[in-house]
Amino acid sequence: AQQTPTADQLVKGKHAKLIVLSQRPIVLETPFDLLASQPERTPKELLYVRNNVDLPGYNTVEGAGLEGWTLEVGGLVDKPFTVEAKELLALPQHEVTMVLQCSGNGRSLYQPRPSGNPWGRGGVGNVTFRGVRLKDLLAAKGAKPTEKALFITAHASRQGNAAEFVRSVPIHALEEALLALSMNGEPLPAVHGGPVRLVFPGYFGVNNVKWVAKVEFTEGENTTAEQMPRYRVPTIPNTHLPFLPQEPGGRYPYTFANSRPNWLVNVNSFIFAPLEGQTVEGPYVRVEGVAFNDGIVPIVSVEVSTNGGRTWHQATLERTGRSYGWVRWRTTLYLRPGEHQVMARAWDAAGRSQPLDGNLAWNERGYEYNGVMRVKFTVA
Ligand code: MSS
Repeated sequence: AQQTPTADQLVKGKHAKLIVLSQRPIVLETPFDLLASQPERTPKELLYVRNNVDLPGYNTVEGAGLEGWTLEVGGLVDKPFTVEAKELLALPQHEVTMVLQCSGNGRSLYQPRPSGNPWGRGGVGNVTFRGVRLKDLLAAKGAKPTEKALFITAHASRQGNAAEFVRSVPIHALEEALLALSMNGEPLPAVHGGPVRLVFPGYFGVNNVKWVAKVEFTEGENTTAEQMPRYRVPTIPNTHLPFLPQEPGGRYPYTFANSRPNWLVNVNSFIFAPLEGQTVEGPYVRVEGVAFNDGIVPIVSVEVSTNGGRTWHQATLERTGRSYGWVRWRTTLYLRPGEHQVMARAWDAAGRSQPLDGNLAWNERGYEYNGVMRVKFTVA
C-alpha cells in the first residue's frame, strides 16, 4: 500500500502535523489545536495551503526569487504597462494584517457533506502581508482604470505549464489591494504566492491570487471555472439577502444572475480555549478565541453561552475598531464540575452576526460556513 506523504514532505518547511486534504493539487489544513496555539498571528509553518492549481517548483515556505518575475497591468486602463517585480521594492511599502480564509473553511460541518475538500475549521489564518498597493503602482506609472472598469481580474503565472487560475473582484477593492512581497516579516513563502501575490484584505482566500502575473481591469467578471460556477453561493442579486437558502442535498443551476461570488468574508468567530474534549480546572474557566469580518465595520461584540443559546454573556474584546485581522476575545465563566458546552457568537457594527444553525446556508459546494461554534469540555 502507498503511504500518504506528510505535509512537510509535500511542502518544505510546513509542520508535519498539517492535515493533507489533497496531494495534487496540494491542500493542507491546520489542525485546530495548532491554529489555537498561535492566537496572535499564524506562522508560515502552520498556515493552511489551498492550491487549485499548483505552480511547479513552488512547494516551500522559503521565499521565491524576484529576479525575472514580471507583472503585466492592462485591460481597461488608459496606459497599460509591464513592471519588473523587483521594481516594486523601490515603491512605498504598506502593511496589512488580515484573515486569510478559504471560502470552503468549515465545509465538513454542513449536512449532508457538500462536494470539495472536507475542511474542518483550519482553512484559515491571521497573517501580515507587506508590499506595494496596486493603486500606488498605478499612480507611479501614471496609469488610471477607465470608467468602464468594474472589476479587477488577476491571473496567476502559467509557468511550467500550470493551468490558468483567474479571479475577479469588484473595483472597490482597489482601495486596499496589495501586491504582497512579504508575509509575517519574511519573504513571501513560495507556496503562499511568492514572489508576488495580489491580496485583497477582507476578501475570501480564493480572491487572493498567488504568483500573480497579470492584472486586468475589466467590465465583467471573468468566466473561468474559479469564478463560475465555483466559488459562488445562491442569492437573489441586487438584494441584500446574503444567500438564498437551499434544500440541503439539492442541486443549483448557478448563473451569474442567480448567484454571487465568495467575495467579502462573513462574520465569524472561533473558540480557542477550552478545546473540544478537554478537561479544565474549575470553577473559574477562561474562555477565549478570535472574531473577524470583512473589515468594513468593526466587530463590536462577542457573546458566549453555556445553556445552548438561552442566555448570552459578553466577552471582552482585546481591541476595538475596524480591522482586516482577527480580534482576540476572552471571558471567565463560573462553571460547576461536569460536562459543559460553550457557544460563541460575534456581532459587527452593521448588526451582522452568525447563524445559530450554520446549515441554514447549506450550498452544494459548501462555501461560507459561519455557524456558531460549539465546544464540549469537562470541568474537573
Ligand atoms: N492562487 C493561485 N495562483 N492558485 C490557486 O490555486 N487558490 C486560492 C487562493 N489563490 C489559488 C490562489 C484559494 S481557493 C485559497 S483559499 C487561497 O489561495 C489559499 O491561500 P494559501 O496561501 O493559504 O494557500 Mo479557497 O477560498
